[in-house]
Amino acid sequence: MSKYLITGGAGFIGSHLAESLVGRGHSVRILDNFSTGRKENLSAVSGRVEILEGDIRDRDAVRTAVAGMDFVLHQAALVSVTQSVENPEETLAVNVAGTLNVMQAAREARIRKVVLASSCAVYGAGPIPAREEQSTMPLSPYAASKLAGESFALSYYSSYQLPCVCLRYFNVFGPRQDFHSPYSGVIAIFIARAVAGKPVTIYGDGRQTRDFIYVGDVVRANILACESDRADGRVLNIGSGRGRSLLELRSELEALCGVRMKLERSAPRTGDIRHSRCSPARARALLGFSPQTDFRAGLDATVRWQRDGSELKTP
Ligand code: UD2
Repeated sequence: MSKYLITGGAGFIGSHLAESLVGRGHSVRILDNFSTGRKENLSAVSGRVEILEGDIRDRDAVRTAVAGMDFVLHQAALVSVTQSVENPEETLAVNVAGTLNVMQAAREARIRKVVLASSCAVYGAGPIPAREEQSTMPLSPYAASKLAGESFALSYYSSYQLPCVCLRYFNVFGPRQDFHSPYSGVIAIFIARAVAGKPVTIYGDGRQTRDFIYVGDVVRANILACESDRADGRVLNIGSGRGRSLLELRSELEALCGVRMKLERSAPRTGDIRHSRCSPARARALLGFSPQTDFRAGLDATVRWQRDGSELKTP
């Protein structure tokens, strides 16, 4: 049994990590400022995790949270690209300075390893499939902040031998993903509209593609990154390796929900990337990681959660 700190543990991905680790008998502490995280996300582990309300910009709060832990899964971040364009300073403070606080506290507390949530945003409009060794091309303050966070983490590995792994998440989806904001993930939004019998808006022609990965697989990647030392000091893509268009997504959802989904077209979003897909080879080679949840099973679990809050356990 190990002790895990999850920053952003009340959020979409963090709460799934908490549930999985508690289920495996580990001890879990959460640091969250509840700006987007929600107590309800933790109802399944209520009373079985320690919750500290605090901000990663607050050095003392981070130090207190990290003390006595074995592993840190650093998920807390501002995740909106648009918000980062509107307010780059805040993105810098949370995603970069906050990450530095986590690394410094982890170094002082002699943590065994920090696993950092990074993003496919660092590739910008680079070639696909995206490979970790290719040049990065941050096109937004958000992307720049994730790349800077990675660089600080890797610098702590080389300067202070603090083990770390940076996971570049592609488009993560699943239960508990917020579906209320226009900048929520496209799957969460499309399901909400389908369930409500409302039309969906497609920005552009709908043929843009994304590499969607189910949240349960992202959880497995984090756990593997802690359990093996083969990826220490590395960045890894965490995606399915398959691109799916929005039109394909719509057809899958129509079949799953038994509805016709009306489309409304809108101009492409500024800065939207046309195609995004990863090469999953490095994560497979170093961690033996490949996604196990079939796309449709993941969609089904997400639809069920939005419909009635009951989560289907996927493999
Ligand atoms: C994802 C991440 C973002 C950042 C970025 C890096 C999510 C939710 N966001 O943004 O944090 O890492 O990748 O490149 O994973 N769309 C519609 N209709 C809608 C909503 C979206 O057509 O109602 C389109 C949107 O214009 C885009 C695609 O769907 O072409 C995916 O949008 P998204 O917001 O789910 O994710 P993305 O890839 O822009």
